[in-house]
Amino acid sequence: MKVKLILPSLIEAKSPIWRPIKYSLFPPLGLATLAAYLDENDEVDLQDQHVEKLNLDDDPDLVIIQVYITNSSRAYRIASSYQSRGIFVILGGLHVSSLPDEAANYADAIFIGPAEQTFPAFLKDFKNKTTKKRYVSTLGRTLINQPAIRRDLIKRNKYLVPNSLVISRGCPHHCDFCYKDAFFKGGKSFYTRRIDDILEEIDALPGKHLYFLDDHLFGNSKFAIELFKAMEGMNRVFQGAATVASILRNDVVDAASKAGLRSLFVGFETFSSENLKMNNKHQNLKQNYEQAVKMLHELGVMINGSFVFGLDDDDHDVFKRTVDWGVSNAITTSTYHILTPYPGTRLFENMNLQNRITTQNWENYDTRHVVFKPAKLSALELEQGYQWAYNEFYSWNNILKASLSHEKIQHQLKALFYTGGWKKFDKFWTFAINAGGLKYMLPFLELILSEVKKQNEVEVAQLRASPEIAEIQQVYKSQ
Ligand code: B12
Ligand code: SF4
Repeated sequence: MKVKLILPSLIEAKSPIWRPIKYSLFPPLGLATLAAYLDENDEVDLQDQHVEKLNLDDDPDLVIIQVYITNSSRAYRIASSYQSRGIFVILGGLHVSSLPDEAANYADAIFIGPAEQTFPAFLKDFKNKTTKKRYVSTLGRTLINQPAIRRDLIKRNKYLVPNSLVISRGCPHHCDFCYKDAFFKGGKSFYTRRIDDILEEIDALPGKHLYFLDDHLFGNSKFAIELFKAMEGMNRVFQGAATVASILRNDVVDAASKAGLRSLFVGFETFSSENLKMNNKHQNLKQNYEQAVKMLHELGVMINGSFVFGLDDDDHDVFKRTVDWGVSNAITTSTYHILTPYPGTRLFENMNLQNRITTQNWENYDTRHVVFKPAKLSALELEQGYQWAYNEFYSWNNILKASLSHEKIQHQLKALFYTGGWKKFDKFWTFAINAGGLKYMLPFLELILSEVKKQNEVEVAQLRASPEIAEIQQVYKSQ
């Protein structure tokens, strides 16, 4: 059988003002996970529109499309075009689980929730010509004894971070604005793989760098510590995401750093306890954010702070306060989001009841647009404040201020390279993507993420003398 798997690009990814590098980071892991259940004799073609031109003139027996909220209109158009030629189309992913009735208009079958159990069941039905319209994941969710992801289908050279992996599904918490409770409705909402299976996957990945895409890498502390202890000595450097509370308990992050953790995405989200309470983000209440930052810095772990703007207790000051805090605490990168009530979440339900949803154009549900009536700000103020925060945090002045406040010169240089490299060299990244040179950037990323105490004087001198540092200094001087 011929099977086509498609990840349509997010609408914004094809806009000339957006940054191609952001969409050349991670390969389509969800689709490669599904491909593992196909028969070894199947002819499989996996295409990711973020990094390649889609070929839609083919004639497969089955088309599998992953739908995110901001690629949904494009996904539906592709689905309809295949359906009009009599080809069987199935849709799944986060947006289909949020709005199954909408997605059902464009598919022969839809999938609600994670698909590790429902997709193999569908494949049997497909062979027997007894398919159902809906496959809903409820009981029996597990990641144990699942086939290995079909990484052979991933075009590694097209991604900056080809070694992304997930060792769990979901998260133990229940924040009102998160996709999680809607997606995992009706069954377990946090579960992990087996450690030996993860180690085997890591072993097979080339190079040093790994990126764990789990919602909360430290979500099960006992499991995480066991995994990190087993990873010690594997000579890896890795990045992941975790909560403030899980960092402050200190034992997990300690084990992670010994295993190679060098950068962590941390969900600070807001400094207001009112906001935290209103959004059921109790795990952040009364947590000492500065202490968490200090602990990570002491371990040599860079921080990507996540912050949300537009929560009901946010006023005009929130943008400046948040940027200033990030700079003075030497956060390496900040990801700012405009609060976005995704359909299916409790936040959406509440806002809908209060008549505060202002548009159902899903393309704007990208955390950059205001799609609801904020409480203490106008929509324009919120959008402008968000833009201002990005520009301000990533001004050379603040990048240098934050980077240079680290104690060790190696940490200063790493932070400077990481932040400056990520945000200030878009032309270079676009050139690297177009010239097929992303694969040559990975060793550089690995060097930036390498352990400071093992770095010798020669490496530091190399970093200092590199043309990128000279360019950064020149730009700074010219401002
Ligand atoms: C990697 C990633 C990205 C990459 C995506 C590129 C890529 N190649 O996938 C990039 C960097 C581009 C990105 C961008 C953004 N992202 Co993002 N991202 C992720 C992340 C961390 C991991 C995705 C992943 O690989 N998961 C692991 C795989 C195994 O799971 P999966 O893809 O869901 O696939 C499973 C099922 O969904 C199902 N499935 C999927 N498709 C199909 C199709 C069929 C037919 C079937 C049967 C089954 C099926 O099968 C798989 C196995 O169960 C998730 C967090 C998460 N935990 O998923 C956030 C996440 C998806 N992103 C999110 C957001 C908000 C964004 C941005 C808006 C952020 C921003 N401000 O720019 C943008 C836009 C995305 C959007 N929603 O429109 C939110 C989405 C919220 C929502 N309701 O849509 C998430 C959930 C993070 C979060 N916790 O809030 N993201
Ligand atoms: S901690 Fe993060 S992943 Fe977990 S429910 Fe809250 S927002 Fe979602």
